[in-house]
Amino acid sequence: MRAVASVLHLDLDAFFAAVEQRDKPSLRGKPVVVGGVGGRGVVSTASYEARRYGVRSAMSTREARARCPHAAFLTGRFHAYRDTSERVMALLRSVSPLVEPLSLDEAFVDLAAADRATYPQLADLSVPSVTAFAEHLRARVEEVTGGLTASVGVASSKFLAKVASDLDKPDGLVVVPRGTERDLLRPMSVTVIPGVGPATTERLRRVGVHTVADLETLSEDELVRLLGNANGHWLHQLAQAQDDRPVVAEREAKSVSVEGTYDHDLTDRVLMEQLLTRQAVDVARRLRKAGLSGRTVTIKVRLHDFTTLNRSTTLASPTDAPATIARLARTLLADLDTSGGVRLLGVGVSGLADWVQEDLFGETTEDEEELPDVEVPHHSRRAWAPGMDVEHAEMGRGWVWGSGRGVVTVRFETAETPAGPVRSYAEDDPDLTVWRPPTPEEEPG
Ligand code: TTP
Ligand code: MG
Ligand code: MG
Repeated sequence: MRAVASVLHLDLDAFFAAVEQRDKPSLRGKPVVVGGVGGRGVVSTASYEARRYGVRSAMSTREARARCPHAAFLTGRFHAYRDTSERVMALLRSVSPLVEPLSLDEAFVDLAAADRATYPQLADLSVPSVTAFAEHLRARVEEVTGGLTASVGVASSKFLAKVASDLDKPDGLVVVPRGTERDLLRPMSVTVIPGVGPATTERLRRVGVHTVADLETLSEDELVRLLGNANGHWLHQLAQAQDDRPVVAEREAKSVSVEGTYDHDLTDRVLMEQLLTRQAVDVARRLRKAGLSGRTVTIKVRLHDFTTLNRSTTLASPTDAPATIARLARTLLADLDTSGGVRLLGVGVSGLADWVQEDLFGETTEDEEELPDVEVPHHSRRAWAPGMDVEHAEMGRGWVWGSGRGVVTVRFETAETPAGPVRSYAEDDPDLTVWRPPTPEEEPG
Protein backbone atom coordinates (compact mmCIF):
# COMPACT_ATOMS: atom_id res chain seq x y z
CA MET A 1 0.00 0.00 0.00
CA ARG A 2 1.34 3.41 -0.94
CA ALA A 3 1.39 6.54 1.19
CA VAL A 4 -1.03 8.26 -1.21
CA ALA A 5 -3.77 7.23 -3.62
CA SER A 6 -1.79 7.10 -6.87
CA VAL A 7 -2.90 3.89 -8.61
CA LEU A 8 -5.67 4.50 -11.12
CA HIS A 9 -7.88 1.77 -12.54
CA LEU A 10 -10.08 2.50 -15.53
CA ASP A 11 -12.78 0.24 -16.96
CA LEU A 12 -15.08 1.11 -19.83
CA ASP A 13 -18.82 0.83 -19.23
CA ALA A 14 -20.75 -1.97 -20.94
CA PHE A 15 -17.87 -2.03 -23.37
CA PHE A 16 -18.98 -4.16 -26.33
CA ALA A 17 -22.55 -2.86 -26.08
CA ALA A 18 -21.35 0.75 -25.86
CA VAL A 19 -19.31 0.30 -29.05
CA GLU A 20 -22.40 -1.11 -30.75
CA GLN A 21 -24.49 1.86 -29.64
CA ARG A 22 -21.82 4.27 -30.86
CA ASP A 23 -21.73 2.64 -34.31
CA LYS A 24 -25.48 2.00 -34.56
CA PRO A 25 -27.21 5.30 -33.73
CA SER A 26 -30.69 3.75 -33.76
CA LEU A 27 -29.67 1.63 -30.72
CA ARG A 28 -28.52 4.48 -28.48
CA GLY A 29 -30.47 4.57 -25.25
CA LYS A 30 -31.96 1.14 -26.01
CA PRO A 31 -31.40 -2.35 -24.60
CA VAL A 32 -28.57 -4.05 -26.49
CA VAL A 33 -27.22 -7.53 -25.83
CA VAL A 34 -23.93 -8.66 -27.39
CA GLY A 35 -22.98 -12.30 -27.47
CA GLY A 36 -23.67 -15.64 -29.06
CA VAL A 37 -27.01 -15.38 -30.84
CA GLY A 38 -27.35 -19.08 -31.64
CA GLY A 39 -29.22 -21.71 -29.67
CA ARG A 40 -26.49 -22.25 -27.09
CA GLY A 41 -25.15 -18.71 -27.12
CA VAL A 42 -23.94 -16.86 -24.06
CA VAL A 43 -24.23 -13.14 -23.33
CA SER A 44 -20.92 -11.26 -23.53
CA THR A 45 -22.38 -8.07 -22.18
CA ALA A 46 -25.53 -6.01 -22.10
CA SER A 47 -26.11 -2.27 -22.24
CA TYR A 48 -27.24 -0.73 -18.97
CA GLU A 49 -30.72 -0.35 -20.52
CA ALA A 50 -30.85 -4.16 -20.87
CA ARG A 51 -29.36 -4.76 -17.42
CA ARG A 52 -32.48 -3.17 -15.95
CA TYR A 53 -34.30 -6.29 -17.12
CA GLY A 54 -31.80 -8.54 -15.39
CA VAL A 55 -29.65 -9.39 -18.41
CA ARG A 56 -26.05 -10.13 -17.37
CA SER A 57 -22.72 -11.28 -18.81
CA ALA A 58 -22.37 -15.08 -19.01
CA MET A 59 -26.15 -15.61 -18.92
CA SER A 60 -27.52 -17.82 -21.69
CA THR A 61 -28.84 -15.79 -24.59
CA ARG A 62 -32.01 -17.79 -24.29
CA GLU A 63 -32.55 -16.51 -20.77
CA ALA A 64 -31.66 -12.98 -21.88
CA ARG A 65 -34.28 -13.15 -24.64
CA ALA A 66 -36.87 -14.24 -22.10
CA ARG A 67 -36.00 -11.33 -19.79
CA CYS A 68 -35.72 -8.64 -22.41
CA PRO A 69 -37.35 -9.76 -25.66
CA HIS A 70 -37.29 -6.29 -27.20
CA ALA A 71 -33.49 -5.89 -26.90
CA ALA A 72 -31.29 -5.90 -29.99
CA PHE A 73 -29.30 -9.15 -29.94
CA LEU A 74 -25.99 -8.76 -31.76
CA THR A 75 -22.90 -10.84 -32.42
CA GLY A 76 -19.57 -9.26 -31.57
CA ARG A 77 -17.43 -7.14 -33.90
CA PHE A 78 -13.96 -7.64 -32.49
CA HIS A 79 -12.22 -5.33 -34.91
CA ALA A 80 -14.26 -2.44 -33.52
CA TYR A 81 -13.58 -3.42 -29.91
CA ARG A 82 -9.88 -3.83 -30.53
CA ASP A 83 -9.61 -0.50 -32.32
CA THR A 84 -11.47 1.31 -29.54
CA SER A 85 -9.33 -0.38 -26.93
CA GLU A 86 -6.15 0.70 -28.68
CA ARG A 87 -7.25 4.32 -28.63
CA VAL A 88 -7.92 4.18 -24.90
CA MET A 89 -4.63 2.45 -24.13
CA ALA A 90 -2.73 5.02 -26.21
CA LEU A 91 -4.39 7.80 -24.23
CA LEU A 92 -3.43 6.14 -20.96
CA ARG A 93 0.17 5.68 -22.13
CA SER A 94 0.33 9.40 -22.85
CA VAL A 95 -0.36 9.95 -19.14
CA SER A 96 2.16 7.53 -17.66
CA PRO A 97 4.73 5.06 -18.96
CA LEU A 98 3.37 2.55 -16.45
CA VAL A 99 0.12 1.28 -17.93
CA GLU A 100 -0.89 -2.31 -17.30
CA PRO A 101 -3.84 -3.47 -19.41
CA LEU A 102 -5.92 -6.25 -17.86
CA SER A 103 -8.27 -6.74 -20.76
CA LEU A 104 -9.48 -4.84 -23.78
CA ASP A 105 -11.48 -2.42 -21.66
CA GLU A 106 -9.47 -1.94 -18.52
CA ALA A 107 -6.03 -0.99 -17.27
CA PHE A 108 -4.06 0.21 -14.29
CA VAL A 109 -2.18 3.49 -14.61
CA ASP A 110 0.55 4.49 -12.17
CA LEU A 111 -0.02 8.18 -11.52
CA ALA A 112 3.15 8.40 -9.45
CA ALA A 113 5.09 7.78 -12.67
CA ALA A 114 3.05 10.30 -14.69
CA ASP A 115 4.74 12.98 -16.67
CA ARG A 116 4.45 15.99 -14.37
CA ALA A 117 5.59 18.49 -16.98
CA THR A 118 2.48 17.67 -19.01
CA TYR A 119 0.24 17.15 -15.99
CA PRO A 120 1.28 19.67 -13.32
CA GLN A 121 -1.93 18.88 -11.45
CA LEU A 122 -0.40 15.51 -10.56
CA ALA A 123 2.59 17.05 -8.82
CA ASP A 124 1.30 16.59 -5.28
CA LEU A 125 -0.93 13.50 -5.77
CA SER A 126 -3.36 14.89 -3.18
CA VAL A 127 -6.94 13.65 -3.19
CA PRO A 128 -8.32 16.85 -4.81
CA SER A 129 -5.57 16.77 -7.46
CA VAL A 130 -6.04 13.14 -8.49
CA THR A 131 -9.82 13.62 -8.43
CA ALA A 132 -9.62 16.55 -10.83
CA PHE A 133 -7.16 14.67 -13.01
CA ALA A 134 -9.35 11.55 -13.13
CA GLU A 135 -12.35 13.63 -14.24
CA HIS A 136 -10.23 15.14 -16.98
CA LEU A 137 -9.11 11.67 -18.05
CA ARG A 138 -12.68 10.38 -18.18
CA ALA A 139 -13.64 13.27 -20.43
CA ARG A 140 -10.68 12.48 -22.70
CA VAL A 141 -11.77 8.84 -22.93
CA GLU A 142 -15.16 10.00 -24.20
CA GLU A 143 -13.42 12.11 -26.82
CA VAL A 144 -11.00 9.49 -28.14
CA THR A 145 -13.62 6.72 -28.23
CA GLY A 146 -16.35 8.73 -29.86
CA GLY A 147 -18.60 8.79 -26.81
CA LEU A 148 -17.86 5.82 -24.57
CA THR A 149 -17.90 6.36 -20.83
CA ALA A 150 -15.40 4.90 -18.38
CA SER A 151 -15.51 4.32 -14.67
CA VAL A 152 -12.40 5.08 -12.69
CA GLY A 153 -11.06 4.23 -9.26
CA VAL A 154 -8.01 5.76 -7.64
CA ALA A 155 -6.47 4.31 -4.50
CA SER A 156 -3.25 3.41 -2.76
CA SER A 157 -3.01 -0.07 -4.34
CA LYS A 158 -4.10 -1.99 -7.40
CA PHE A 159 -6.57 -4.00 -5.38
CA LEU A 160 -8.36 -0.98 -3.97
CA ALA A 161 -8.25 0.97 -7.24
CA LYS A 162 -10.01 -1.89 -9.00
CA VAL A 163 -12.58 -2.21 -6.25
CA ALA A 164 -13.15 1.55 -6.41
CA SER A 165 -13.71 1.73 -10.18
CA ASP A 166 -16.59 -0.70 -9.77
CA LEU A 167 -18.35 1.17 -6.97
CA ASP A 168 -20.05 3.90 -8.97
CA LYS A 169 -20.48 2.24 -12.36
CA PRO A 170 -21.42 3.36 -14.97
CA ASP A 171 -19.73 6.71 -15.65
CA GLY A 172 -18.43 6.97 -12.10
CA LEU A 173 -15.33 8.06 -10.23
CA VAL A 174 -14.35 6.93 -6.75
CA VAL A 175 -11.16 8.07 -5.06
CA VAL A 176 -10.30 6.15 -1.89
CA PRO A 177 -8.34 8.42 0.44
CA ARG A 178 -5.39 6.78 2.15
CA GLY A 179 -6.43 5.40 5.53
CA THR A 180 -10.02 4.53 4.57
CA GLU A 181 -9.22 1.32 2.68
CA ARG A 182 -10.07 -1.22 5.35
CA ASP A 183 -13.36 0.39 6.31
CA LEU A 184 -14.35 0.27 2.66
CA LEU A 185 -13.53 -3.43 2.32
CA ARG A 186 -14.95 -4.80 5.56
CA PRO A 187 -18.63 -5.10 4.56
CA MET A 188 -17.78 -6.52 1.13
CA SER A 189 -18.06 -10.18 0.13
CA VAL A 190 -14.80 -12.16 0.07
CA THR A 191 -15.30 -12.49 -3.68
CA VAL A 192 -14.05 -8.92 -4.00
CA ILE A 193 -10.53 -10.30 -3.47
CA PRO A 194 -8.85 -11.23 -6.76
CA GLY A 195 -8.32 -14.97 -7.02
CA VAL A 196 -11.26 -15.83 -4.80
CA GLY A 197 -13.31 -17.91 -7.19
CA PRO A 198 -16.16 -20.34 -6.60
CA ALA A 199 -14.02 -23.05 -4.96
CA THR A 200 -12.33 -20.74 -2.45
CA THR A 201 -15.60 -18.96 -1.68
CA GLU A 202 -17.20 -22.30 -0.89
CA ARG A 203 -14.36 -23.34 1.42
CA LEU A 204 -14.59 -20.06 3.28
CA ARG A 205 -18.37 -20.25 3.47
CA ARG A 206 -18.09 -23.63 5.19
CA VAL A 207 -16.14 -22.02 8.03
CA GLY A 208 -18.61 -19.15 8.26
CA VAL A 209 -16.55 -16.56 6.37
CA HIS A 210 -18.60 -14.41 4.01
CA THR A 211 -17.24 -10.87 4.22
CA VAL A 212 -13.80 -9.33 4.37
CA ALA A 213 -14.57 -8.46 8.00
CA ASP A 214 -15.14 -12.20 8.69
CA LEU A 215 -11.86 -12.95 6.97
CA GLU A 216 -10.03 -10.52 9.24
CA THR A 217 -10.93 -12.68 12.25
CA LEU A 218 -8.86 -15.60 10.91
CA SER A 219 -5.15 -15.70 11.58
CA GLU A 220 -2.69 -16.20 8.79
CA ASP A 221 -1.97 -19.72 10.07
CA GLU A 222 -5.64 -20.62 9.98
CA LEU A 223 -5.99 -19.35 6.44
CA VAL A 224 -2.90 -21.23 5.32
CA ARG A 225 -4.28 -24.42 6.85
CA LEU A 226 -7.59 -23.85 5.09
CA LEU A 227 -6.36 -22.77 1.66
CA GLY A 228 -2.74 -23.76 1.37
CA ASN A 229 0.36 -21.67 1.63
CA ALA A 230 0.20 -19.29 -1.30
CA ASN A 231 -3.55 -18.65 -1.20
CA GLY A 232 -3.74 -18.37 2.56
CA HIS A 233 -0.96 -15.81 2.69
CA TRP A 234 -2.42 -13.82 -0.18
CA LEU A 235 -5.89 -13.67 1.35
CA HIS A 236 -4.52 -12.69 4.72
CA GLN A 237 -2.64 -9.80 3.12
CA LEU A 238 -5.47 -8.56 0.98
CA ALA A 239 -8.03 -8.80 3.76
CA GLN A 240 -5.99 -6.09 5.49
CA ALA A 241 -5.74 -4.13 2.23
CA GLN A 242 -2.02 -4.97 2.09
CA ASP A 243 -1.15 -4.99 -1.58
CA ASP A 244 2.20 -3.84 -2.89
CA ARG A 245 1.98 -5.18 -6.40
CA PRO A 246 3.58 -2.66 -8.75
CA VAL A 247 1.95 -1.45 -11.95
CA VAL A 248 4.05 -3.11 -14.63
CA ALA A 249 4.05 -2.08 -18.26
CA GLU A 250 5.37 -5.36 -19.53
CA ARG A 251 5.98 -8.58 -17.78
CA GLU A 252 8.87 -10.80 -18.59
CA ALA A 253 8.81 -14.30 -17.32
CA LYS A 254 11.56 -16.86 -17.42
CA SER A 255 9.58 -19.93 -18.18
CA VAL A 256 8.78 -22.74 -20.52
CA SER A 257 5.21 -22.58 -21.70
CA VAL A 258 2.79 -23.85 -24.27
CA GLU A 259 -0.46 -22.24 -25.22
CA GLY A 260 -3.24 -22.64 -27.70
CA THR A 261 -5.91 -20.31 -29.05
CA TYR A 262 -9.22 -21.66 -30.20
CA ASP A 263 -11.28 -20.39 -33.04
CA HIS A 264 -14.42 -20.46 -31.00
CA ASP A 265 -14.90 -20.07 -27.28
CA LEU A 266 -14.57 -23.21 -25.22
CA THR A 267 -17.14 -23.75 -22.52
CA ASP A 268 -16.74 -27.46 -21.83
CA ARG A 269 -14.69 -27.94 -18.65
CA VAL A 270 -13.76 -31.52 -19.46
CA LEU A 271 -12.37 -30.44 -22.80
CA MET A 272 -10.43 -27.60 -21.14
CA GLU A 273 -8.90 -30.05 -18.66
CA GLN A 274 -7.92 -32.36 -21.48
CA LEU A 275 -6.28 -29.52 -23.36
CA LEU A 276 -4.38 -28.39 -20.27
CA THR A 277 -3.24 -31.96 -19.67
CA ARG A 278 -1.90 -32.24 -23.15
CA GLN A 279 -0.12 -28.88 -22.85
CA ALA A 280 1.39 -29.96 -19.53
CA VAL A 281 2.83 -33.05 -21.20
CA ASP A 282 4.29 -30.80 -23.91
CA VAL A 283 5.84 -28.44 -21.36
CA ALA A 284 7.35 -31.39 -19.49
CA ARG A 285 8.82 -32.75 -22.68
CA ARG A 286 10.47 -29.41 -23.43
CA LEU A 287 11.79 -29.11 -19.90
CA ARG A 288 13.33 -32.55 -20.07
CA LYS A 289 14.85 -31.90 -23.44
CA ALA A 290 16.53 -28.79 -22.05
CA GLY A 291 17.49 -30.54 -18.83
CA LEU A 292 15.41 -28.08 -16.83
CA SER A 293 12.80 -28.19 -14.12
CA GLY A 294 10.81 -25.55 -12.29
CA ARG A 295 8.87 -25.03 -9.10
CA THR A 296 6.06 -22.77 -10.26
CA VAL A 297 3.27 -24.03 -12.47
CA THR A 298 1.15 -21.38 -14.14
CA ILE A 299 -1.93 -21.53 -16.25
CA LYS A 300 -3.01 -18.78 -18.57
CA VAL A 301 -6.65 -18.46 -19.47
CA ARG A 302 -7.95 -15.84 -21.85
CA LEU A 303 -11.65 -15.32 -21.55
CA HIS A 304 -14.08 -14.43 -24.29
CA ASP A 305 -13.56 -10.72 -23.50
CA PHE A 306 -9.75 -10.98 -23.81
CA THR A 307 -9.32 -10.74 -20.05
CA THR A 308 -6.22 -12.81 -19.41
CA LEU A 309 -6.00 -14.62 -16.13
CA ASN A 310 -2.76 -16.09 -14.83
CA ARG A 311 -2.86 -18.42 -11.88
CA SER A 312 0.11 -20.17 -10.40
CA THR A 313 1.12 -22.45 -7.63
CA THR A 314 4.57 -23.23 -6.30
CA LEU A 315 5.93 -26.62 -5.34
CA ALA A 316 8.39 -27.34 -2.58
CA SER A 317 10.86 -28.69 -5.12
CA PRO A 318 11.32 -28.40 -8.86
CA THR A 319 9.55 -30.79 -11.18
CA ASP A 320 9.55 -31.81 -14.79
CA ALA A 321 6.93 -34.52 -14.33
CA PRO A 322 4.06 -34.30 -16.81
CA ALA A 323 1.54 -35.79 -14.40
CA THR A 324 2.41 -33.30 -11.67
CA ILE A 325 2.28 -30.32 -13.97
CA ALA A 326 -1.01 -31.51 -15.43
CA ARG A 327 -2.59 -32.13 -12.06
CA LEU A 328 -1.61 -28.67 -10.78
CA ALA A 329 -2.81 -27.03 -13.97
CA ARG A 330 -6.23 -28.66 -13.64
CA THR A 331 -6.44 -27.66 -9.99
CA LEU A 332 -5.71 -24.05 -10.91
CA LEU A 333 -8.44 -24.11 -13.54
CA ALA A 334 -10.95 -25.33 -10.96
CA ASP A 335 -11.02 -21.94 -9.25
CA LEU A 336 -11.73 -19.89 -12.35
CA ASP A 337 -15.11 -18.91 -13.64
CA THR A 338 -14.97 -19.84 -17.31
CA SER A 339 -18.69 -19.90 -17.95
CA GLY A 340 -18.45 -17.04 -20.46
CA GLY A 341 -16.14 -19.09 -22.68
CA VAL A 342 -12.40 -19.42 -23.10
CA ARG A 343 -10.39 -18.54 -26.20
CA LEU A 344 -6.86 -19.32 -25.04
CA LEU A 345 -5.39 -21.83 -22.65
CA GLY A 346 -1.77 -22.24 -21.67
CA VAL A 347 0.46 -24.00 -19.19
CA GLY A 348 3.89 -22.83 -18.09
CA VAL A 349 6.57 -23.79 -15.63
CA SER A 350 8.87 -21.15 -14.19
CA GLY A 351 11.34 -20.73 -11.39
CA LEU A 352 13.64 -22.87 -13.45
CA ALA A 353 16.45 -24.95 -12.02
CA ASP A 354 18.84 -26.94 -14.13
CA TRP A 355 18.31 -30.02 -12.07
CA VAL A 356 15.42 -32.08 -10.84
CA GLN A 357 15.22 -32.89 -7.20
CA GLU A 358 15.17 -36.65 -6.80
CA ASP A 359 11.75 -37.92 -6.04
CA LEU A 360 11.32 -36.00 -2.76
CA PHE A 361 7.57 -36.14 -2.69
CA GLY A 362 7.11 -39.09 -4.92
CA GLU A 363 6.04 -36.74 -7.68
CA THR A 364 8.22 -38.18 -10.37
CA THR A 365 6.81 -41.64 -9.74
CA GLU A 366 3.28 -40.66 -10.65
CA ASP A 367 2.02 -42.54 -13.64
CA GLU A 368 2.20 -40.78 -16.94
CA GLU A 369 -1.18 -39.36 -17.83
CA GLU A 370 -3.38 -41.18 -20.24
CA LEU A 371 -3.43 -38.75 -23.11
CA PRO A 372 -6.96 -38.14 -24.25
CA ASP A 373 -7.57 -37.68 -27.91
CA VAL A 374 -8.64 -34.07 -27.96
CA GLU A 375 -10.40 -32.46 -30.80
CA VAL A 376 -11.49 -28.87 -30.71
CA PRO A 377 -14.77 -28.51 -32.54
CA HIS A 378 -15.00 -26.00 -35.36
CA HIS A 379 -17.81 -23.63 -35.94
CA SER A 380 -19.16 -22.50 -39.21
CA ARG A 381 -20.33 -18.93 -39.10
CA ARG A 382 -23.71 -18.08 -40.49
CA ALA A 383 -23.29 -15.76 -43.41
CA TRP A 384 -25.34 -12.80 -42.19
CA ALA A 385 -25.06 -12.48 -38.45
CA PRO A 386 -27.04 -9.77 -36.67
CA GLY A 387 -24.91 -6.72 -35.95
CA MET A 388 -22.41 -7.46 -38.70
CA ASP A 389 -21.07 -4.56 -40.80
CA VAL A 390 -22.18 -4.59 -44.42
CA GLU A 391 -21.99 -2.36 -47.43
CA HIS A 392 -24.54 -2.00 -50.20
CA ALA A 393 -23.54 -0.81 -53.64
CA GLU A 394 -26.09 2.03 -53.59
CA MET A 395 -27.10 2.50 -49.97
CA GLY A 396 -23.59 2.47 -48.52
CA ARG A 397 -22.66 1.18 -45.10
CA GLY A 398 -24.98 -0.40 -42.57
CA TRP A 399 -25.45 -3.39 -40.32
CA VAL A 400 -27.40 -6.62 -40.42
CA TRP A 401 -30.59 -6.26 -38.47
CA GLY A 402 -31.75 -9.81 -39.07
CA SER A 403 -31.85 -12.60 -41.62
CA GLY A 404 -33.73 -15.76 -42.47
CA ARG A 405 -35.89 -17.39 -45.11
CA GLY A 406 -33.60 -16.14 -47.80
CA VAL A 407 -33.91 -12.49 -46.78
CA VAL A 408 -31.47 -10.20 -45.02
CA THR A 409 -32.58 -6.93 -43.46
CA VAL A 410 -30.11 -4.08 -43.12
CA ARG A 411 -30.20 -0.76 -41.31
CA PHE A 412 -28.14 1.86 -43.08
CA GLU A 413 -26.33 3.95 -40.50
CA THR A 414 -22.87 4.39 -38.98
CA ALA A 415 -21.36 6.25 -36.04
CA GLU A 416 -21.20 9.38 -38.22
CA THR A 417 -24.81 9.35 -39.48
CA PRO A 418 -28.18 9.81 -37.83
CA ALA A 419 -30.38 6.76 -37.31
CA GLY A 420 -30.91 5.38 -40.79
CA PRO A 421 -33.42 3.54 -42.95
CA VAL A 422 -34.09 -0.22 -43.02
CA ARG A 423 -34.15 -2.25 -46.25
CA SER A 424 -34.46 -5.95 -47.04
CA TYR A 425 -32.61 -7.90 -49.73
CA ALA A 426 -32.27 -11.43 -50.99
CA GLU A 427 -29.55 -13.20 -49.01
CA ASP A 428 -27.53 -13.68 -52.17
CA ASP A 429 -27.97 -10.12 -53.51
CA PRO A 430 -24.64 -9.39 -55.21
CA ASP A 431 -24.89 -5.69 -54.24
CA LEU A 432 -24.60 -6.57 -50.57
CA THR A 433 -21.16 -7.43 -49.14
CA VAL A 434 -19.56 -7.85 -45.76
CA TRP A 435 -17.72 -4.67 -44.77
CA ARG A 436 -14.33 -4.90 -43.10
CA PRO A 437 -12.25 -2.04 -41.77
CA PRO A 438 -9.31 -1.14 -43.99
CA THR A 439 -6.05 -2.66 -42.83
CA PRO A 440 -3.33 -0.05 -42.19
CA GLU A 441 -1.58 -0.71 -45.56
CA GLU A 442 -4.80 -0.08 -47.45
CA GLU A 443 -5.51 3.20 -45.74
CA PRO A 444 -5.00 6.21 -47.99
CA GLY A 445 -2.02 8.42 -47.18
P1 TTP B 1 -16.44 -5.97 -18.35
O1 TTP B 1 -15.59 -4.76 -18.15
O2 TTP B 1 -16.44 -6.99 -17.27
O3 TTP B 1 -17.96 -5.57 -18.56
P2 TTP B 1 -18.58 -4.38 -19.37
O4 TTP B 1 -17.55 -3.42 -19.83
O5 TTP B 1 -19.46 -4.93 -20.45
O6 TTP B 1 -19.55 -3.72 -18.32
P3 TTP B 1 -19.15 -2.89 -17.04
O7 TTP B 1 -17.67 -2.81 -17.00
O8 TTP B 1 -19.81 -1.57 -17.23
O9 TTP B 1 -19.73 -3.65 -15.90
O10 TTP B 1 -16.03 -6.71 -19.67
C1 TTP B 1 -15.59 -6.00 -20.81
C2 TTP B 1 -16.10 -6.69 -22.06
O11 TTP B 1 -15.68 -8.03 -22.05
C3 TTP B 1 -17.60 -6.76 -22.15
O12 TTP B 1 -18.14 -5.59 -22.74
C4 TTP B 1 -17.82 -7.97 -22.97
C5 TTP B 1 -16.69 -8.86 -22.63
N1 TTP B 1 -17.12 -9.92 -21.68
C6 TTP B 1 -17.48 -11.16 -22.19
O13 TTP B 1 -17.40 -11.37 -23.39
N2 TTP B 1 -17.91 -12.13 -21.34
C7 TTP B 1 -17.99 -11.93 -19.99
O14 TTP B 1 -18.41 -12.82 -19.24
C8 TTP B 1 -17.61 -10.64 -19.47
C9 TTP B 1 -17.71 -10.36 -18.00
C10 TTP B 1 -17.18 -9.67 -20.35
MG1 MG C 1 -16.13 -2.74 -18.52
MG1 MG D 1 -13.42 -4.88 -17.79
